[in-house]
Amino acid sequence: MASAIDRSPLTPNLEVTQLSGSLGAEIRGITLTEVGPDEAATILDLLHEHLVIFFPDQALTPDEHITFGGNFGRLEGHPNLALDSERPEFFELKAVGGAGAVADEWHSDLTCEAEPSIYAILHMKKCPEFGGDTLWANMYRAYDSLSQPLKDLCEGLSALHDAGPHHAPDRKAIHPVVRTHPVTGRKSLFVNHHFTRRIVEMSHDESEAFLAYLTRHATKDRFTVRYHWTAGTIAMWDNRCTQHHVLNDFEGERIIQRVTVMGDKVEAAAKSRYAPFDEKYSAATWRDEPLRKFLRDR
Ligand SMILES: O=C(O)CCC(=O)C(=O)O
Repeated sequence: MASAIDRSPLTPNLEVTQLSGSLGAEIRGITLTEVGPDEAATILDLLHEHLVIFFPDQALTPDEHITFGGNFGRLEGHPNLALDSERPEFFELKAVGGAGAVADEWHSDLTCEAEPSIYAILHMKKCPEFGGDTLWANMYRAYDSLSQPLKDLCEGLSALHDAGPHHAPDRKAIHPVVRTHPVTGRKSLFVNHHFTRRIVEMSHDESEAFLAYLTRHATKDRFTVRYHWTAGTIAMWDNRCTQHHVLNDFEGERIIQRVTVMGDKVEAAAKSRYAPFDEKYSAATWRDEPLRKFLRDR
């Protein structure tokens, strides 16, 4: 249902249409090339309310896209995907029929980094002929819907994340399994299928089973929104309380451009209550070596 809101005298025609019961809103009545600090504050309010927001019918050049993103923080480059050396913070995901740069596993962006990305801002340049929708899931709801014993357990845990899927398994970071959002103060589940490798305080076997449960739970249909793109739409999401993935079902070429707003240290919802797992006399011990090495070296 669409609702007109008047949050800023500079954006009197803003129209917000909520897209699902869990998260997501489409926003019209604003031209993103004209956004300054006041409009950026309004956009952030909307983002923190809806977690992922879409602005259809925008046409930003790469430089305008970078300028828009710069309203929300420091932008980060990507060594493999940057379009040119003059704009290291701007990159493109291009795929034909599902082959190419396609992020088709559930993830929050760059959780393999000590300070993962907070916002991503994508500009759909070319839609495939069929398919290629993107899904997002609400990690506040994923946390809120756990039973109290599981909430208590998760809040005492941390997880190792790495960039193995990007051929860089040595890029690792440890983050709390439950984080507190620095703006809303709400707790969210912070493990994902793509980057999260193991629970630090559990044995390898326990971690495999528990992470499989948590990552499946986190992406239940009822926590999600599915977006069908049109060319020119800008999407912006908050990685601190969502996960996403693109549906790798498409036919034809799909081109999407992106800037990434970097973040800060992940704030734990509670103090860790357990020591890292340290079982030495088991045949499965070799599986603990990457974790042990990371804990030793950091
Ligand atoms: O292509 C998309 O729709 C999503 C891309 C993505 O997952 C990402 O940029 O992290």
